[in-house]
Amino acid sequence: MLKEAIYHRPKNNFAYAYDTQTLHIRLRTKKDDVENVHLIHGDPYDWTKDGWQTAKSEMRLQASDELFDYWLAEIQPPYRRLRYGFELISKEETLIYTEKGFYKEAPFDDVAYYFCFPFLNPADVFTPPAWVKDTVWYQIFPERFANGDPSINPAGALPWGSTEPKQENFFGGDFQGVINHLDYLENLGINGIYFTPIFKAASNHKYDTIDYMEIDPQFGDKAKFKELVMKCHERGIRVMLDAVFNHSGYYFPQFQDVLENGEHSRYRDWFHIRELPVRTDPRPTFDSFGFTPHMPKLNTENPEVKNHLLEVAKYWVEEFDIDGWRLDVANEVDHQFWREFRREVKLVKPDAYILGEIWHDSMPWLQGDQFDAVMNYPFTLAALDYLAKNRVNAKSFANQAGSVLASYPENVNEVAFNLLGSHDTPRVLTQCNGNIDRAKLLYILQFTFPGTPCIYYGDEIGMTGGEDPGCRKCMVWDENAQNLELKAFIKKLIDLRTNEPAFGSQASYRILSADEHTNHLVFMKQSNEERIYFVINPSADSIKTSLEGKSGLDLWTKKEIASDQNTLEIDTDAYGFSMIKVKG
Ligand code: ARE
Repeated sequence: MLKEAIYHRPKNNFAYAYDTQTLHIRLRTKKDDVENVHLIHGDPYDWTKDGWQTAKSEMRLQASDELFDYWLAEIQPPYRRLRYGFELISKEETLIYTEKGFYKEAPFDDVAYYFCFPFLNPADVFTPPAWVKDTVWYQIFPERFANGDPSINPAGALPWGSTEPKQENFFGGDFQGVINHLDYLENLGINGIYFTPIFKAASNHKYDTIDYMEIDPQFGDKAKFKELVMKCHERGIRVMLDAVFNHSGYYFPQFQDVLENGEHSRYRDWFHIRELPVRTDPRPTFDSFGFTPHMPKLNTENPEVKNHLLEVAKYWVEEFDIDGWRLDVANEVDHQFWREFRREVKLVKPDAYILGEIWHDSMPWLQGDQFDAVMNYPFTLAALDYLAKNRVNAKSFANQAGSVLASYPENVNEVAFNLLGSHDTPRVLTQCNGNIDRAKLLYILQFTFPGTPCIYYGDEIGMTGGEDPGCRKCMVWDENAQNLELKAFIKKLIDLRTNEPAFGSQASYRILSADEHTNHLVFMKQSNEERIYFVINPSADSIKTSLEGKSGLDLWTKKEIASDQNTLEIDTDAYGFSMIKVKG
């Protein structure tokens, strides 16, 4: 047994409260090195070798990545406190692993040797908003979704879809345009909309805020926004806005004052001025987003700035009943600000969803005191590398997926925001070089991965587009130019996710096989007694898969499959998929 690979350290993703009664305990071992793991556990104050409180529980192999296996035990200690260790069994040996090291025999005589989860306090339980688990998101870049009121077009707005999008052009998308297409969205089956910024700003993307308390006039006014939110809610569609609190825009009045008055400005400490006088070239003499001069970084540790932004955060929830905030460049804002942000927003709306935009490992923000979830770009990258760019094989995807899932508590994984693309990335069909079959397999991966899927506007009808700004074309509303077959495919996925519990975010997820040669992937989702086996076959040859079960239903074709053995033989077409529901 490779002891160097064996690792456990409470809390974070290795020991955490799943709910007010249940602890999850995880252990890492070298991949394929250990056959069984048992959790040895007992009450810290009633720890005896033969005491009723000291017991063994089987741990299940929950995920694997390139190097490691991750074992999980779910346990409900009677007195919500636990001392524990691990019994590891391999072909060659059995070892006991405790906080003090490895032993041949368990050092039962002293509880101090064991790991400790001192007490499961309900206040420490991370409970993301329950509604998120059943949400299918749709991301709208308001300037490019639909122009419903040309009378409020920004100056120089171009005819809809008349030319390629550029950094600086406008086409007049607005709230009325969204309202006019709520039937389309409801019919598709989505029940959550994520809007990129809508507050007053100079650019077409609005990430350069001028006034956080005003709607940008090209989109409409507050009354129109209130109407939009109300009409979304009437249809059971939640609304999430984009909070750009890491930086303001260049024309933010407080920044303009600094430009004008320099060190004498009363707003000097609203920003991170590196050098005076303030200059924007050759590089900004102040901290900004990247090196972008028109996005000066806000000093969120300054109480005045914090109060201003927290008022903004509360205002749009209190006055417009929005359901969530997506937090722009969330990883560059200080943690204390986000702790206060969460407290203030949840005071106003306890089940508001707080989603951080972080593209990398995000455990420090997901302790339950800051974000509910992050945009799951690590999943995006792994899925696109496997099925769009054909850069890695099924085994590599399985390892990446295992690593993502093992990185976070299950409560976090269940509300992950799973996307295949956004306004910052090339569109999924472009990433697939126009191959619709590959795009469809990607959507199955997205809709079945733990967490909730988000469709980027227009991807459902096969729009293409490269890097920003190419991915921000005007939505195509002419049905003759829409890929209605792909739209029907995605609608069917949404229907399955809505109506099949084993499809959803709370069903367990386990990759069963990932073949390096045929490149196919087999994974299973289970909810109570229902299991759904998924076969993803991106290869040019059909493949046969044997699944455990006596009878099954292909959820896609509605074909029944039976066997007089306990094995179902499944044929999956080239570039195809199977999804077989097996009962019992
Ligand atoms: C655009 C072009 C730039 C150009 C700039 C010139 O994309 O190439 O230099 O204009 O002005 C917003 C606009 C963008 C604009 C940008 C800067 O939407 O169109 O850029 O402002 O003016 C990193 C950050 C992540 C950030 C991305 C863009 O971590 O937070 O970069 N995403 C948010 C929003 C953006 C927004 C901003 C931030 C600024 O979603 O839309 O841009 O408010 C790797 C790294 C990531 C990196 C990612 C993308 O994966 O791991 O950290 O994200 O690449 O670069």
